[in-house]
Amino acid sequence: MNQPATETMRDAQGAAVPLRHDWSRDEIEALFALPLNDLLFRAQSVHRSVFDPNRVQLSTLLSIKTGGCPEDCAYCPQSARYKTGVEAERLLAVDAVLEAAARAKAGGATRFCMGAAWRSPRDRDLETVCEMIEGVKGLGLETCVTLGMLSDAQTKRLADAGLDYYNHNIDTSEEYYGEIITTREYQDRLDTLERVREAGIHVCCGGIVGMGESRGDRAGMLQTLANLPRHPESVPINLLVQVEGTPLHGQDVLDPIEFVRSIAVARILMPVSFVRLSAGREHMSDEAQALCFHAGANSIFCGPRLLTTPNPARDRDAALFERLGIEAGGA
Ligand code: SAM
Ligand code: DTB
Ligand code: SF4
Repeated sequence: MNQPATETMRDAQGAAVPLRHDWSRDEIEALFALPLNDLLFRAQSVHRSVFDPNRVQLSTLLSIKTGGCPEDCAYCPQSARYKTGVEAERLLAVDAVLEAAARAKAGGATRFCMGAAWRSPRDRDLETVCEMIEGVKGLGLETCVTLGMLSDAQTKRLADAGLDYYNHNIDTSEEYYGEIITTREYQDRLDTLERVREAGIHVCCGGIVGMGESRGDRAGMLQTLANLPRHPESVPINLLVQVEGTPLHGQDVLDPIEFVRSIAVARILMPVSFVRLSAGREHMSDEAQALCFHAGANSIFCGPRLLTTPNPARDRDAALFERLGIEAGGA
């Protein structure tokens, strides 16, 4: 899918918003280095030229297959290699998933995201996941799944089931990647993303910050995302959730202002994407989250659990939205 290096998209007022795919590392690092007020002003200006600045989209996550994963992702409590207390479970039954999806919808979510601790799905399991996708769509929710690497045939099967979004994160910069995962290559991830794009499924792709990477690595991760042939429709920015037993437990916690900068830069580079303030909200102050929304984050995970770790309860988020005058909903 070749696209010109510079395309434009019309904003609500009909003005052209440039979508660039040729960002240099220096340009991105220069954005990171701006005085915070200048960076936030640029991000908020881009944000409100495309989106209603007071609306935030809600997705809910469910782990449909927990733990026992053969991969060695250093952040992940579900890797079988680390003693984290997460027990390996079987793939959930379709009925149980549909009950959770109905609860998510009642809680205000518009998208239901199902995650599996697999390197890649087995074809038999994929059939069950397709039943889940069809059932969740039947409830009137958008669907997203994250199942690891996909073959061409598996990607096509998911597209045929009507899947709306596939989540597959690049996690960090290409340079830092080898410090975090050794059991699959950066290029494997890019290949899966290209398959998903070619199959006509919306792409959800972002990464994690706070893993001991440098600012240059954060810039590099966002550069890879922004310079994809098309920007991912959803860009989850996760703050590392430190889980005891994983190699990354005990990392220095990232300065919240640096997290806000990462969100702002993502917003400037990818003006029409939903930027999701993803994992890490449980221990984030309301004020830091408010700055993230000001920086252009316009999506969160709602509900008390991410995949295996806690997330703010619905009433805490409702109180936060009330304080900030934010409404839940799509663009
Ligand atoms: N196993 C599949 C895969 O890795 O592609 C799908 C599920 S995996 C848990 C989905 C994503 O969750 C990872 O790519 C990573 O970005 C994020 N994630 C996992 N553990 C995390 C943690 N402790 N903190 C923040 N994000 C995390
Ligand atoms: C994403 O970028 N973040 C979500 C979702 N995509 C699958 C996962 C966060 C997981 C946090 C750790 C856990 O709860 O296990
Ligand atoms: Fe497995 Fe995904 Fe966790 Fe990596 S992030 S260990 S692939 S569940």
